Amino acid sequence: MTPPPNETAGAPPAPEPPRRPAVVVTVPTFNESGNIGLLLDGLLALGPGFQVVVIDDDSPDGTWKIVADRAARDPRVHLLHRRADKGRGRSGRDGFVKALELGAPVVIEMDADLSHQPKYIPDMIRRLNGGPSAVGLVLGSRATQGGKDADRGVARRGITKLANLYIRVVLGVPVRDCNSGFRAWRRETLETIRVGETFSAGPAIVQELLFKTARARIGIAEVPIEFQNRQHGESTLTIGKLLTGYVTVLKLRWMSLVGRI
Ligand SMILES: Nc1nc2c(ncn2[C@@H]2O[C@H](COP(=O)(O)OP(=O)(O)OP(=O)(O)O)[C@@H](O)[C@H]2O)c(=O)[nH]1
Ligand SMILES: [Mg+2]
Repeated sequence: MTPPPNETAGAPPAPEPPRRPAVVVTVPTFNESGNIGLLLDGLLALGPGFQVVVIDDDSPDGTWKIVADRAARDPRVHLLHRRADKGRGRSGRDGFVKALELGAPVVIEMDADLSHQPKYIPDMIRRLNGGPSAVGLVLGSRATQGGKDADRGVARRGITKLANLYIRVVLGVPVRDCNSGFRAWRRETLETIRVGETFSAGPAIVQELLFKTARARIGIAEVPIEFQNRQHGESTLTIGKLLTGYVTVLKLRWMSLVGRI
């Protein structure tokens, strides 16, 4: 029997084109092959309206291959495989731009290392849309009441706490967990702060976007999360990145003083 048009005998059916997403989750990755499959499972199980954009900087461990394979089978998974202009900040920016192109009214950014658990996302979205008042940004927070950061060593937690204090003092942002990379954004917030023009190449993008949101007088809320230490792979945080982050914070303050933000 001749197969009907657009169908080849034995070939799997082509995936349905995705509908406009209700939520897009963006995940920058570098050498996360031990984590990304589990994370994708957890995110896609949140509901049919969820789509995921993974932004991988050509990881030597082949993270991008795992994602490319999933994307070929599941139209809710998107891969940005970057080979130039690398960095956590550049990848974060490209992920946000892609999420806006996909038409998402809500965008979540999170780490791939399972420190940020998908189970908190519904709470974060509820808080974005309601609670005492709707806001433009919700942080998954270790430092607000009910939040926890008990899984990591004392030294690592100490660094996070000191950095947090420094950022709060220098930038004067009204939040408790300035370093949280687990965040829910309203589309309008990302448009208002012109996320496509973000300048931080590295992890300081987290502080840059927080500061720009606070400066734009957009409401920010925190939802408690329990932060888990990574089980697979290695942290990409280095002393060099930490120091660059401190300098970027000073640069942000200076830019706001001279009216450039
Ligand atoms: N695309 C891309 N992603 C990156 C890069 N550096 C880090 N990431 C990802 O950014 C997220 C955060 O990086 P981590 O290495 O976990 O750093 P951290 O969470 O600040 O530090 P730990 O608490 O020690 O884990 C993870 O999903 C990384 O895979 C990069 O250069 N490019
Ligand atoms: Mg991490």
